[in-house]
Amino acid sequence: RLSSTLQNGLNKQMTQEALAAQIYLSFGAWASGEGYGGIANFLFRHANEERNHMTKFLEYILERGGKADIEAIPKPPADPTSVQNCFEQVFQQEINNTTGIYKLVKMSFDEEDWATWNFLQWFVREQTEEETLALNLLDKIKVAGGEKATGEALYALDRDLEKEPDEA
Ligand code: OFO
Repeated sequence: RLSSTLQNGLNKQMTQEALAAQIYLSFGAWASGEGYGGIANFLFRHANEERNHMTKFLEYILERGGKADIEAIPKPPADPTSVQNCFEQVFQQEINNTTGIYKLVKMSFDEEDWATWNFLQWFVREQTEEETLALNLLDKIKVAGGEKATGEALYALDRDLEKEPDEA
């Protein structure tokens, strides 16, 4: 059975994933409003991924006989100020998420709860992928001129992101 500390931690992370989904949703709406349909599409698809992560936590807590607490989701931050700023915030958000996951990994290790430790390994891999993806996008934006990226360069990025393959 889950310890109350782990149950608490897993519940917190479940809300974090819901917050991540809200952030992607909110940034997607911003990108769409700015005319970046491809970027918006990418962010919306990612919002769904985060929601799936939330569900994974929910299912795991229930599977282990724990109590799932569905809490209020904090409000996402203000709209990004540019495409570069958008992906900087996305990257920072993923880093914060990784920190949360690593804390849980350590907790489960210390408690010798190997089922939870094993469950979390999927997220450890996922976070590495997501951070790499966000960093690669930031690199592309920088190559395109960063804050001074031309309309043409942003148009190309927007078109690329429309086709970015989906993950789990
Ligand atoms: Fe972006 O990741 Fe969930 O965990």
